[in-house]
Amino acid sequence: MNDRGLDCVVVGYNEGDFDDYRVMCERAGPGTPEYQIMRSEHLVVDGKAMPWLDAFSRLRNGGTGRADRYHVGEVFNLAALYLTSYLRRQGLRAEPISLFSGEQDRLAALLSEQPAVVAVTTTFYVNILPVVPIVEYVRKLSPSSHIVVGGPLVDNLCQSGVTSTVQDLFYAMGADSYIQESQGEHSLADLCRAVRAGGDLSNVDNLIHCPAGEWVRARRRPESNDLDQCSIDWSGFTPQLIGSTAQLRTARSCAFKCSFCDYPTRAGALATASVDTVRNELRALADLGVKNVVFVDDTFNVPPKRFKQLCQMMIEEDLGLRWYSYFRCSNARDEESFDLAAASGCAGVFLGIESGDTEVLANMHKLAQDSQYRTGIARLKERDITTFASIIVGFPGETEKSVQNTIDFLNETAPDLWRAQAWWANPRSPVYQQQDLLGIEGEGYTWSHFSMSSAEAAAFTDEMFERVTESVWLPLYDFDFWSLPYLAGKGVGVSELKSLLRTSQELMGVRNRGGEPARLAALERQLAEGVAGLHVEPARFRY
Ligand code: B12
Ligand code: SF4
Repeated sequence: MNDRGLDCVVVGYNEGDFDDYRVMCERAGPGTPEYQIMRSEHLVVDGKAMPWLDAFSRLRNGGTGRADRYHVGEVFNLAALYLTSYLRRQGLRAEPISLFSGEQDRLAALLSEQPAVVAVTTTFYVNILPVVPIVEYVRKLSPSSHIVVGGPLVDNLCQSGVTSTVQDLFYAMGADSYIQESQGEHSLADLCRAVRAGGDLSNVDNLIHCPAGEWVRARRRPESNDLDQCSIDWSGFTPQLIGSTAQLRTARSCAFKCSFCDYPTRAGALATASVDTVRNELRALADLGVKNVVFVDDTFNVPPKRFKQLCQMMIEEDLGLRWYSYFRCSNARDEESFDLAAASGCAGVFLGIESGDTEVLANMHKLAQDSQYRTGIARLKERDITTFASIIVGFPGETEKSVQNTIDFLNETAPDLWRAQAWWANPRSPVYQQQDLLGIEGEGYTWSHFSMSSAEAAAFTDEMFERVTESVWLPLYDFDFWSLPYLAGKGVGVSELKSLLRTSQELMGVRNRGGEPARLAALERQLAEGVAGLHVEPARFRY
């Protein structure tokens, strides 16, 4: 099959246009969660609103005269790498693209080979907008390629079947077919082979295609791909492509059932890779020159026994890697877990704390108590592991008192970084089964229930932004906790980053209150000087 050219190009992330997003949030109106979130995640440079890392890049380029574009998408998109590696193992020729906007020249070169299939991943998309420009670009440069879209967006859209709304959305995205499957790698390989053979697409499981004016779904056959057999073959990628920070997945799905989250229902039972598979992948990453590893598993330290084995393996291997992951404090019950984490190179953890209020935690079915969180955060801090606490505001049961409890919790435990966001009411999440009991009306960022409304949650989040003083606010848009390992790979340490974030938090606060221009100007100067004073490796992407 190889002599027939490229079988598939897999396209990673398209971050979309920040201005479009800003306008959408502004249209939602002051007082809405959308507006509140947007205000606390951007900076303004030379009169233009932009995400945090764009501001960082612009301020830095002002001093260096370079055109570096620092972007978290420089850490190679994991779904694109994974699918590429899977297809190659099947004997197909495949190439990955990480960031659509950053790699258009490379994408154009790949498209000049007229690949049989172009696969569009949708890991981060909550609507169809980022897909459209990719499809248009591919159509223009490689009209003969079969474009397929798959991943979480398609899976989410089709939860109630291929309804008439879904039909319209499929036409609007403009692809040739869609794969509805929470995994999908097997279906993608079959599709590549079918397209190559010029054959009948209706035999490709999980495919939705449009043979006669209507989107029809082929046979549904859930995939259960073995994480050991399908682990990424990193030897197929170059050090230039991967860089110094890489992501790794060692498990699929999650064993918990938090009532605000539908992920376990979509992803099926928890599946894990063996310790030896992870060992081999880490060795390969170290060989490529990787220094920072991000485990994207939803609950990396669960099951606890496996977590300890993984840490022990990393200690044995001593590959000089620093790692980052999600971490459930409530499941790390002994000192040994924390000792092993630290000794194996744990540099930072994402803590899904969600709330500092016992009753709200119980409503969320978090199976966690605030005392466990307190002990956990203290133990992590003692070992110099950076802690980031993520908070949800306005879950059913939330009141002014519970918000106060969360503020107290954050000020008392003082995680290094934190962020709060209004509850995103997901109708497919378990809490909706109690919709009537809890008086939940609406969905997304427009809702009310027996104890709060979305507008109140947005206002409380603003209040928390002002009143949490012992932890530093971490912006979300194209930034988030996952930027820590990226920036560490560029030479920016967490204490330097925290100092910049402290200034940016104050800046956003003064700006959002419509505050004093002189204070604003002083803070802007302070931020620019802080950025200019850093030693930062050049970015892979350019403006
Ligand atoms: C790292 C990360 C980020 C980083 C990414 C950095 C980088 N360099 O890649 C950044 C900071 C950019 C980020 C941002 C966002 N993220 Co994020 N992020 C993640 C995280 C931790 C890992 C994603 C990942 O790589 N997964 C592993 C890959 C391999 O899995 P996968 O994409 O599902 O792919 C599999 C299948 O779905 C399939 N597949 C995928 N695409 C396709 C396409 C085809 C054709 C086929 C056949 C198959 C297929 O193949 C894979 C193998 O089976 C996840 C949580 C998690 N643990 O997954 C959240 C997550 C993906 N993020 C999420 C969200 C909501 C966002 C944001 C919108 C905002 C937010 N609330 O965080 C933003 C989006 C952009 C923005 N404007 O900021 C949600 C997605 C929800 C959804 N899509 O339904 C997740 C699941 C977290 C959560 N539970 O809320 N994120
Ligand atoms: S929020 Fe995290 S721990 Fe809870 S069910 Fe979802 S993925 Fe699992």
